[in-house]
Amino acid sequence: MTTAYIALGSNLENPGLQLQRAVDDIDSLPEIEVSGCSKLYISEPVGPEGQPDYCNAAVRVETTLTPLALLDAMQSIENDHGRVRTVRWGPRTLDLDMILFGNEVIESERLTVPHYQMHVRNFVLCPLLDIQPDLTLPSRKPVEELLKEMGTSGLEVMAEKYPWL
Ligand code: PH2
Ligand code: MG
Ligand code: MG
Repeated sequence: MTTAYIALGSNLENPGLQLQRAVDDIDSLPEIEVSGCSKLYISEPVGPEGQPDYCNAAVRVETTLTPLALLDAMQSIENDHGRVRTVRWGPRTLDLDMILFGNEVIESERLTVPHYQMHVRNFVLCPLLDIQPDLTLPSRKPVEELLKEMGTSGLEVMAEKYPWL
């Protein structure tokens, strides 16, 4: 069993509901159990201008899957949510990014873990710290330090707790 962290994002078609459904979808897979969930955030878009604000959150999962099997499972949930892959960093109904997988460092064609941009994305760091304030990277760097360096601009709490959990 491995503990992994998934960041959730959506800025199309009722983002709050997309994230709610995604948490349920992740938890309903037999090999994955959601063991923690962050607050729900509203955040300014990073990337192309003119796209709607994002809803962001994170979950901790316990899984028996390999990293690539977990990636496949997350991509299939993205596809079920009508995700269309067009513009890089452009608007999307659902994005599920694997941020950490145990203490593993993975650099393969399909997967880079820890997520290569987590240190510059407060909408990933802040939700992770809601779930686990003492979380560290495989390098042992505390996630809390990354957030201090990055700051919290553009990020607002939308709900203290997922109403459905
Ligand atoms: N995801 C992106 C691009 N830009 N901006 C915010 N605020 N939140 C996101 O989740 C996000 C983004 C690509 O994955
Ligand atoms: Mg992303
Ligand atoms: Mg993604």
